[in-house]
Amino acid sequence: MPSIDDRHQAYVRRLAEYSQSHLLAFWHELDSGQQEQLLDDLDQIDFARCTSPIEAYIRNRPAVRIPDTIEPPTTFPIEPSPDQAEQYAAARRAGADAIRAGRVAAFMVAGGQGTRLGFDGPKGAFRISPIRQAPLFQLFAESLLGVERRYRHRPRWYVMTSPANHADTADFFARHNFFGLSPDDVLFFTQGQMPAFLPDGRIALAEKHRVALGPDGHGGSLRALAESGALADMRRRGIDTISYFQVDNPLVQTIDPLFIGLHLLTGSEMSSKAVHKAHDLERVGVFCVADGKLAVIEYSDLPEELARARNSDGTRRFDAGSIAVHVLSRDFVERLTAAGSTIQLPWHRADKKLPVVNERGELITPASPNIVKLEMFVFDAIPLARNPLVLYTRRDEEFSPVKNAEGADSPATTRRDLVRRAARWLESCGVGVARSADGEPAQPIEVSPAFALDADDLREQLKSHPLPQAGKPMLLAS
Ligand code: UD2
Repeated sequence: MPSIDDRHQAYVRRLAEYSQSHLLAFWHELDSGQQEQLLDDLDQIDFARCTSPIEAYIRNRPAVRIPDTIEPPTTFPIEPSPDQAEQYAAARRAGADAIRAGRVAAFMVAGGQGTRLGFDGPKGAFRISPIRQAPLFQLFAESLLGVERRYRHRPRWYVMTSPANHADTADFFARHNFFGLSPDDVLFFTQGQMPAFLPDGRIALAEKHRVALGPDGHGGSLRALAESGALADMRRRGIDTISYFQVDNPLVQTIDPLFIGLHLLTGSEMSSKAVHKAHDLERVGVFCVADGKLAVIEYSDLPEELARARNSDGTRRFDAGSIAVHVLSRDFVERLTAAGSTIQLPWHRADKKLPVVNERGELITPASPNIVKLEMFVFDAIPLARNPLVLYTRRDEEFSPVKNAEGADSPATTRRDLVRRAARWLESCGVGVARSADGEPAQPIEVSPAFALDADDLREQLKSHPLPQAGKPMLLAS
């Protein structure tokens, strides 16, 4: 291990090379612990990787490029047409076979900072279920136990964290005995970091001894899969299909046989689920065919006239909203991240407010955006994939993310949607659910994903379990 002095000297040269020498401006004011911390922060930065984005995205503000041609995509509907019925049935069988054969892994991105929710801790530790108050992580773990019950194979789970929440995440799993999984079933790894930049391209200091660093976006997950050894781990285990979801959506089907089967049978390298948009300006990316390639345009980049555009029959023209659920082929991720690959997902610029240290060493709390963050988005890999596909799914079955503390996409709406879904499943099984005058279930209801993954699964389970009583809190858990 080189000494602090050697590391310092190496950075004096390296930072000069990249015009970032100001990061060491307060070196002599720092105690040795702080000096070490600063060097550790600098070790997190890939300076060579920052050079071209500084020019292209920081010093120059890139215009949002609207494609020359932009069309709605071809999609797979929720219910197959008569012509597609056999294809869907075959896909369900192929997906189930792949799950049983151990070819499919779950991959959760949980590296985000969750600032909007205002929760102090990894977002997955947030308690969300209506009766047990089970945290998000637990519901995903139970979903994998449900998959095991159904397909007699427990899928491996890759969990991407960020340096800021990694230790807390791993610790939370350990304290909860991995929610019934075994530590060997879960592989945690951290995503890459990007520094925050001042508008002139210099990297910002959050304190005299701390670089302002943040996660590099969920698009960084592909590189992190490669660099962490997760891809190699998959290859060793015969896993060739990656089922990707976000930590914020407890309704997700972590591993869906139909979706996986369509992906496999069509030779797709990256597949995505969509919901019909709730309204024109819903804050989800939309699928489109941009300059001939399937792509997602993030809501903030979609011109309002396109968001509001209508077909001749009055339906919304760009209606396929991304719920950030994908299936990726391992081969595809290997191709994108291979040593020497020149493929780079584009960066997205976000102007934010962050207290930073100025040249005089004063901490300045800004009144307006003062720094720029750069993130990559995983859906920017879709145009690079062969045969990418989009499958519509039911929002009320699969999508209700926890994003904000209150209002839309908040714990209250997610809990409501979990209860509504459970009530619907029970009623479809012939179990009475008391409802209030407004039609909402009159009692809390919770179905653990380990107990049932969907309505059909619940019907099977209820053949061998006692029926819950209407009017009381209804908890179905194994
Ligand atoms: C995302 C999508 C949006 C829609 C919506 C559905 C983007 C840019 N937008 O919106 O189109 O599909 O989700 O819910 O993705 N994460 C990391 N590392 C990072 C950044 C994020 O792991 O560096 C994770 C984060 O933990 C969360 C997820 O990615 O699970 C979504 O991130 P977000 O909350 O920034 O995205 P959001 O809600 O704006």
